[in-house]
Amino acid sequence: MAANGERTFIAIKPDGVQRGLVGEIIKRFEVKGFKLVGMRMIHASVDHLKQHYADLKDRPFFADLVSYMNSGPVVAMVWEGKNAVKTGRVMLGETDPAKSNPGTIRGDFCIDVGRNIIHGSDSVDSANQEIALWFKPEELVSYTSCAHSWIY
Ligand code: IDP
Ligand code: MG
Repeated sequence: MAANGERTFIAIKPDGVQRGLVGEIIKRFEVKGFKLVGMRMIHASVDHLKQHYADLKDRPFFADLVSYMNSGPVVAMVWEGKNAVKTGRVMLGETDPAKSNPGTIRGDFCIDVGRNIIHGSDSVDSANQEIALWFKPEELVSYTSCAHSWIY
């Protein structure tokens, strides 16, 4: 895949949806220059969320995390662009909003690590796994953005 075609999985968590932050979060990725190639709203099942967070299954907060993520709909998205995974994480801020700089999504819009409003893949490998878990291949679109040559 071309360097500009790196993809990351971003999900607005149930608190982000309930607090009316969907537009604000999408806007940040759009104005940055990333390309939206997949999006759907879903109230994910406990099983699905356990799979999504399988790496954390032994952590003490795992049950609370799954129940938080299952408490309402999430907006699942795939964003594409150069270094989308790493830059996406920078845009999110730290896991703990208290350690997140102003200007980041978690730094600007939330307070508690257990209500940190957004998920973003932490590596290209996990992005590929997460995208495959949340989207069927035919749900992802391929198109050329008219802004491409103004961004790259
Ligand atoms: P990340 O979302 O920044 O990648 P992870 O360590 O992968 O952080 O943890 C996944 C999610 O689990 C976090 O976004 C947060 O919602 C929750 N979480 C992480 N650490 C804690 C904790 O210490 N207490 C409660 N929830 C936590
Ligand atoms: Mg993580």
